[in-house]
Amino acid sequence: MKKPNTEKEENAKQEDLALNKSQADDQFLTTNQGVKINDNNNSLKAGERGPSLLEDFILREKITHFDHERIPERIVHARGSAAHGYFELYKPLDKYTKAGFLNDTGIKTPVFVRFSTVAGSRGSTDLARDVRGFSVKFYTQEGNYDLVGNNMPVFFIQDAMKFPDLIHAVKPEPHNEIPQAASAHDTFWDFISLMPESMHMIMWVMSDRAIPRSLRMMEGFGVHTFRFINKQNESHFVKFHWKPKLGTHAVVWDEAQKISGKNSDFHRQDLWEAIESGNFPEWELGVQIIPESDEHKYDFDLLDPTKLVPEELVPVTIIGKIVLNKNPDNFFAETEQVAFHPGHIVPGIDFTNDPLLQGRLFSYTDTQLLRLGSPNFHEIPINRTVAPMHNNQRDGHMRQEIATGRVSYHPNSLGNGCPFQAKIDQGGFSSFNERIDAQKVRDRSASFSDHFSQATLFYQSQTNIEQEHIINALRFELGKVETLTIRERMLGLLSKIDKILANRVAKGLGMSVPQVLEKPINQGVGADADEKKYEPSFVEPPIQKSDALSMLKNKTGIDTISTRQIAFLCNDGVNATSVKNMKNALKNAGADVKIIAPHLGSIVSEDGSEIPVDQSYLIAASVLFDGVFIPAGKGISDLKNMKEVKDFLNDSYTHCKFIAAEGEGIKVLPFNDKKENKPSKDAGIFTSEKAGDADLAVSFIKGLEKHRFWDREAQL
Ligand code: HDE
Repeated sequence: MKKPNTEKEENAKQEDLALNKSQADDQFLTTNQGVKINDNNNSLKAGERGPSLLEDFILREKITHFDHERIPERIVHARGSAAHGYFELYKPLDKYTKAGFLNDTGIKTPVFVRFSTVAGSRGSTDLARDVRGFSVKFYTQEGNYDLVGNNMPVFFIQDAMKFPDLIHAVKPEPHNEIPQAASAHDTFWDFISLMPESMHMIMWVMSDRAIPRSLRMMEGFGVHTFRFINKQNESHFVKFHWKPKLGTHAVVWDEAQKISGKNSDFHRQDLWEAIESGNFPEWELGVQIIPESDEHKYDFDLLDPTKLVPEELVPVTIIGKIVLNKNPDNFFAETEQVAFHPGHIVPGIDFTNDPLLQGRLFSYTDTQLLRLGSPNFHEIPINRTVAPMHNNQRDGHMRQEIATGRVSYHPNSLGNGCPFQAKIDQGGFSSFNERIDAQKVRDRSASFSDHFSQATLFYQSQTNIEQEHIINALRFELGKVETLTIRERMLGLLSKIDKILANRVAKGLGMSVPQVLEKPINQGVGADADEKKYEPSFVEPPIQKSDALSMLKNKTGIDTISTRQIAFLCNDGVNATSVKNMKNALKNAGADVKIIAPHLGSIVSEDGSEIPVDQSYLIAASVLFDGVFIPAGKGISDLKNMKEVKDFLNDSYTHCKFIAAEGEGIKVLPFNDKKENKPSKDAGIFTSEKAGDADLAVSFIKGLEKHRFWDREAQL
């Protein structure tokens, strides 16, 4: 049967990658030159106990290749995880853009998506408090389009000139290379406390957005304002949003730190396993579209990457979705060698003059040249386009293409003028003809000077719980700062965002907010700059709150427990019906259940049936799960005295997780024990005396949908 077109396009990248895939089933081991190897265990020697011989080309080749296996890791976003999938458009956007993949709903465009942390090295923990990269490479029929975004909609700085400073400040300190993948140190906060423009981003990074529960449960943003260009060459400004189908969820900070110890690959593994088990993560692509005529309508500058456009002012229109349905075959070949670039655009999309974006347009090619070692990095299978690619660029290290013929210049007559230029209506790219009439200045626009009002908007839009987490994050981070004046400067800046916030943070640090800061220090200016012009201003925002900025007010994904991990704390002598009924109910709701027991293998239930064990108490930890159930059964009571079980339940309790117990399992709960002064049972703990109670499962699932029982936090 002939495949429908959509499948052809969707598979285009996989078919392209297949050209380079190899497998060694039923094959001899050979050298790189194809010579079969007879002994892969012993080097060539002069006598059994003699010296190795230089002539051993097999040993030399093997060791040399090994010696050269590493390439420089990315200077930022070194730690990443990626997957393949496709993008599907819901409705044509021809009114705004001529980009083919945003016009044809019949096409499934292949994508490769890489998520990352920013500050840590390749081997660092997934659960660092950090921004997450969210890079999408669309292999469109008109060339590759990369949307290289983050999980937060704004950035620390306004001008590319400050990027190396920002990154030097956040990376481990240069004298002792401490700390790894952490912003809680003096150099970061020293820099931040002198750069008021970073305040809005600081609110995001101190919020729980910086510690996602899963890469599958975070939003993505293009950050900069881009342009859509339609066939009539009209421009609209556009902001890109990715909205996860599973909702936006986080872990708590204590949990993040413990996960880093228990499983530093927590996010990577979660993404991998979800895809392997057929639970393909999905995000919807949304756009905020602003007509060219509204460029100056707002009290912030659309070109300023420290500002977002509140959804209340310009709603997000959902236009399509990505589905990630295939893990890479080889981490290095795909996830490590993929080269994203915000300058990889296609006709119908264009840049704006955002000075951060403009700097990025230089940086990404430059960094690939170092990292991948050659201007031919576009030929690496994961990077090459599925659209036809022909030009007169030639040679360079590791060139793969064998360009035939004698012509490598344009214009030419010997090659019949080929490859020839494309007219605009043939798909040729033309930059938007924005009018620019300006003086050359090294300066910044006064319209970039309001550094506080959106930071305040973000903070005010959070629920009490979320605000509390921001306060605690700041107490933690600044608490690790040793230099008192840095802490003081930060408190001064925080007081410009919200006085109560600053006072609460100060209290935790045993300090008071300095009174002098009518004009916050701003060292993000030139030496001869007009100080008045650069004085941070505060513009009253048109809205006081934006629900879209709060994860807890966000309603997407709150009605699903799909792929949530639930631990069953078990023992020999467990009640099999209790286990079976709860497991079935949770599985039917899409969750995943793991049986935890004192030993691996299997446990014997009350009725003599055997239940296979997934993890022992030595391996399992509450922080790796979303909820916990203790089934009924005579043997369950023994769990009460196990330290691992106590630790498990205490963590589940303090991290506000939903807990359920049946029959004898209820006695294992370390609550309601007046003698030991243990906390009392709350509405996040569900119990039933009956083994296999269907109603208990229903309430447990309803609880899990809320992700956490936050009301408990006030009692802790
Ligand atoms: Fe990047 N950034 N960046 N960045 N960035 C890199 O490119 C840079 C910025 C982002 O999964 C590097 O290939 C400069 C904003 C992601 O491979 C490098 C500036 C945003 C990734 C680089 C910024 C990002 C990178 C390092 C300020 C959100 C990972 C390796 C002018 C919109 C891509 C590489 C991947 C990677 C430079 C600011 C997102 C050095 C100079 C703002 C998601 O080129």
